[in-house]
Amino acid sequence: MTDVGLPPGQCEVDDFPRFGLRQFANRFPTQIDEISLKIIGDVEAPITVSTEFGRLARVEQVSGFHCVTTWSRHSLRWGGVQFSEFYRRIVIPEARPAPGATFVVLRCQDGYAASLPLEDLLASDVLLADRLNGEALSLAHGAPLRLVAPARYGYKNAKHLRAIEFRRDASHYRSSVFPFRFMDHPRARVVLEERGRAVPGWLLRYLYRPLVRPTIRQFRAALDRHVNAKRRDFPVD
Ligand SMILES: Nc1nc2c(c(=O)[nH]1)N[C@H]1C(S)=C(S)[C@@H](COP(=O)(O)O)O[C@H]1N2
Ligand SMILES: [Mo]
Repeated sequence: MTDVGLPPGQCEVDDFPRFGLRQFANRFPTQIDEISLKIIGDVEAPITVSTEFGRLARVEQVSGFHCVTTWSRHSLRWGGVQFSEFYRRIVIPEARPAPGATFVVLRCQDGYAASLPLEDLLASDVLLADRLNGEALSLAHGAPLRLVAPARYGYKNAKHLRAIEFRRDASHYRSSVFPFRFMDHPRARVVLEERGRAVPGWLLRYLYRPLVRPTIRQFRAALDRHVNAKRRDFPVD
């Protein structure tokens, strides 16, 4: 994948900040060392996937990352398993989703959640990633496992995955994460500037852009506090 040319309305940043909705800045996962991923919803047999993940075919992918608030980061090297591989090798044979269970909710340890149609998750560039730039995924960027969907805005790239829910009926689903419904586009395709629903993408650029700096500062300070508090609990010397 090339990173030539930014998608519409995006600006390049040099680093890769920890980021999200501000109410999640101070929430952290409790289980970061081992993968424990539940498959739930309209499935015949709900399961928890842990060590089996290590037996799936692994891939590396270099891709850009595009936050809906207009910052983009190029050339991140992710390591993990294609979502389609995970779906075919584990979800179908072991959890046995109901026919038509094609609406998927990704649930996270910090209470965050994101949804996408199954078809979109089966695209070849969508990964369940446990590595970034040659290292285990950090606390900042989604340990122990996150979704990477580079063609979708950042808010679909759920971190600290806890459960994947397959549903037959999307009509009653209402995100509990976004304060306003317009903020959650069902597909969030970056090239089409699907930043939100009902509101034009170009308009949201101007609404969201002023949030970038204060949000990065808040997320960085919250992570520093969290790491320092843990050091006090478990002194190293
Ligand atoms: N669990 C969880 N996943 C999340 C978020 C979050 O707050 N919690 N924020 C989303 C948003 S809005 C963005 S832009 C990306 C940021 O990913 P990063 O922190 O690795 O840069 O994570 C997405 N996934
Ligand atoms: Mo974002």
